[in-house]
Amino acid sequence: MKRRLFLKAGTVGLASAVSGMSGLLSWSSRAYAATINQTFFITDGMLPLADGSTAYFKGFSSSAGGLDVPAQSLIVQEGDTVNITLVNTLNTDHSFVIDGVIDSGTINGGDTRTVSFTADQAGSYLFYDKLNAPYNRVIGLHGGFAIMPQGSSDELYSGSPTFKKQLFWVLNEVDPAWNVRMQNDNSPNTAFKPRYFTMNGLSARPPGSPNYTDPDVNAFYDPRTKLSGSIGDRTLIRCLNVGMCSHSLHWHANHLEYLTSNGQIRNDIWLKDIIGVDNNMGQFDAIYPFEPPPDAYPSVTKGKYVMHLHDEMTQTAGGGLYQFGAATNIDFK
Ligand SMILES: [Cu+2]
Repeated sequence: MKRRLFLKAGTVGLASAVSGMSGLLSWSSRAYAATINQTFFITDGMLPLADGSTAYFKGFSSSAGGLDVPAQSLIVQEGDTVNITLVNTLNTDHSFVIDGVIDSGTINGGDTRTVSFTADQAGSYLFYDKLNAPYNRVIGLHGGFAIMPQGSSDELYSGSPTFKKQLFWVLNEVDPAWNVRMQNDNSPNTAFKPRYFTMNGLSARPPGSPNYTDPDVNAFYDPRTKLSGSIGDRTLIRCLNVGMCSHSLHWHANHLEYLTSNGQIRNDIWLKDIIGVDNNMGQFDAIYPFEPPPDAYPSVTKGKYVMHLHDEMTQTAGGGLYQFGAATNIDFK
């Protein structure tokens, strides 16, 4: 972009692509279409699980030496040109796919490919590796992608209810037996038996557990995941379920505005405190309004609440460790 145009657009022009690692995302709209360049390195390695064991994963990572599961999320605007370069550092074949938007085709081990597309339709999307389905996806090759409406900083789609902040919640499960097979370049040969349940790659940990307040290990404190705001800090949750299991999410303190289901805008905006999400890439968008909790007496504007999944296995790790599962904080500040 020429400097003159940049100044006209103001400092918001800096936010051409916002990484999901920055926690609660705010977005500044632009009056012009931009070109967004992103490189993902397809890497592998071991990552810790909630009970201290480790498992093998692959990821679309931000550096050749790193391993990001999920990948850093990416937000662009309608009309933007998106160039994504995939560097496959592994010796196995992989791909980069956003259903209905882009399919890289097979990227052979050791190869690099750049895919380009125009961001068309505002909404939330999953990018993932479609090869060897569902194994490459479930083993970590996935991430969140969002297209904002043109010229809008606070809508999911043009005319939607507005929000102040937005988050991706990428849900997944881990069956270590599958990860071991993938580590040895074999496809899994056993039925999926989920033993760990993650939000943006992390599980929750209860008070008193090791590293309880560490945002790098505890989904309760991960700024990419936890709901944190003051009254009125309406927060859009873009929920993408990478995993093999359907889930039921339950928020305390507020009901949410349930805007989309599996990519479709809902005809009526229901207020829900429980929202189901389908397995194998189900998704929804909903706004947590950060209103004073209506049932509290005397009324309150501050406090800590919880979001947990209501399918009970998800609240465990390693086959029974309770409260080391998929949950996060709701923090009214
Ligand atoms: Cu509940």
